[in-house]
Amino acid sequence: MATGQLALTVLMGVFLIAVAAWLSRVEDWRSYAPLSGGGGYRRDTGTAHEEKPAGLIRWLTTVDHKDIGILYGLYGTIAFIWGGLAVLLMRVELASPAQDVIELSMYNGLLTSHGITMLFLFATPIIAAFSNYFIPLLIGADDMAFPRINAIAFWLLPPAALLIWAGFFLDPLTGGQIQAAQTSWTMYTPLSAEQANPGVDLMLLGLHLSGVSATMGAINFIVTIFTERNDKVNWANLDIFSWTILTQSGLILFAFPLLGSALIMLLLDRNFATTFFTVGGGSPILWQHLFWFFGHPEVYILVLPPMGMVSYILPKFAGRKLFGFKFVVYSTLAIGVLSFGVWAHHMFSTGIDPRLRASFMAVSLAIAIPSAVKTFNWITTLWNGKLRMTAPMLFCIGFISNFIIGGVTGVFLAAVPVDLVLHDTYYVVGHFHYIVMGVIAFGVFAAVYYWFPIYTGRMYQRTLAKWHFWLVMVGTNLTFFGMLILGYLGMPRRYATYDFNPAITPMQAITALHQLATVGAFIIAIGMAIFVWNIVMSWMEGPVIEDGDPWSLKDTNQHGHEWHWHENRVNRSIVAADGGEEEVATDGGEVADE
Ligand code: HEM
Ligand SMILES: [Cu+2]
Repeated sequence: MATGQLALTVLMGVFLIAVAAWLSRVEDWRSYAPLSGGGGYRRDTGTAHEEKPAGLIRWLTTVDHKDIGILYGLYGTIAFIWGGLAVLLMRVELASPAQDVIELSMYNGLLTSHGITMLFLFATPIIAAFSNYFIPLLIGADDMAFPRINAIAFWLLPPAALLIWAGFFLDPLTGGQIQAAQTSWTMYTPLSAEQANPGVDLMLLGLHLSGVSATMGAINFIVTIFTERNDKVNWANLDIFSWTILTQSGLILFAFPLLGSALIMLLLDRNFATTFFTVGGGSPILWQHLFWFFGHPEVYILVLPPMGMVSYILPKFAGRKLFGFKFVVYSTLAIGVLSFGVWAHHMFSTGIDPRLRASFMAVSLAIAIPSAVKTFNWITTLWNGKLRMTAPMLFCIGFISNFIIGGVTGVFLAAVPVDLVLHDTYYVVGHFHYIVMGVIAFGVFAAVYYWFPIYTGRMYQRTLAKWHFWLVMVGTNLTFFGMLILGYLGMPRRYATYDFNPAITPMQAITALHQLATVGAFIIAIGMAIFVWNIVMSWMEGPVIEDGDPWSLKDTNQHGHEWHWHENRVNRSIVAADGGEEEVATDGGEVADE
């Protein structure tokens, strides 16, 4: 057995060296893409206009930030569908108290996979889809600072997903020897250290890979925003979305390597008999500290960019500039710094020193202040504005209203006495889903619709987009408000079955609320099916956009850099179709009167 493993390891090593050698020999494999570095912003370099190869080869070899953005988008969508199907199965199981649809071990596997997939394989990559595509356009750069690192960061993700999901595929193939990990997304020790299932190791390795990917991306964004800005873009007029991506990248840089180290320690505990997290000798609580020192910043890594998207998009349809722009930037930075000081609010019930608990409570309550500053700025931007209820605008408003519920429930949980009652109940699940589904996903939907004309050259079907909004808005509130009440009634989280003493909590109420949540989840699923259909169909055959300003942003003087780029492209293609002047068709530079 041991020699077999050794041989396999050597074989894999040789294979990796062969791949690296091959890659280093393939000359100029990205020669069709814009030159990187150099700091210039003119697009008149010779290589920039060479044609891209066609078909699959293009997508496998591309280093163009726009292509990579689209790859991230496709990847995030696939992950969202996987995570969504997992949770629908769980919700079906929970519609009745007994275990009747899936095995309990399957439920635990789905629970783990849902959480990990949504956070690491959907939310992080889907934000990267927009930052990769739009940050260079917004700051007037040719491309990212390191286009090849950009491509590598993306291509680490498919193997990461395969490793994370591996247990599901290998279970039938190995006769149950390797199963899906059943650790929940927090991977708490000692459970995760003692679960004798190689599926856990595969998942930990996959997670590690996704962390490496995110860190590489973060470094790239920091360098890009610092060094690749167009002469006219300075810190004072840098757009709000770029600010949030810069902050997010800083958080990733400090948080993800820490997760990576903790994952390695856990792998060592599992496979090499170290005792970092063991009950005898080590400390399971150490895992919680390390995990949450990463985990709390992670929630802001996910929420800051959608906040940036909404801060960017909302003013366009309110017909006025973002109220208190500077304070939105400051509050972003403040949240970024504070987010590293609140991790132990996830550990109030672990028996840590009460004085420590009180200080973490104080910092957690303080973090609500910059969050509220943002919320008031959005509301003030809407105030007396000329609102246009387009799909992106609807999602922005839904975002704000869900954020208020998600944020206020967070403040409740940050209070130690409240948390001791509600910890590990459905109240917590309701709280963070208001944020992750009601806020993060809503911000992403707003961005998908707002920028649709740029990345597809076409327009989406507006009626379907509004159906999408109303279905997910109603579904989200049904599902997760139901969960808040379930939590008050004492329903613990992470269980596949439930049974209550009627003297304490009426079973009918619990069952009815679970059924409500299940109905809500299916309403969300219908909305999402309409969304995917709309995006795919409109991308293929939606009406072509020939207007450089499809949202009429010039009327309110809010025509940003990316729409400028879009306008140039539209004009270029019209000129080219006319057989017009060469210079205009090939110049592609910024318009002088910008
Ligand atoms: C703004 C974006 C936010 C996101 C994305 C978010 C996300 C989350 C997540 C994912 C969890 C569950 C962790 C687990 O699996 O156990 C959680 C729990 C918690 N959140 Fe938030 N949250 C946000 C805002 C807040 C705010 C503003 C506060 C406090 C002021 C807060 C306080 C808490 C507390 C105390 C818990 C722990 C509850 C418990 O397990 O007992 N959150 N949050
Ligand atoms: Cu937290």
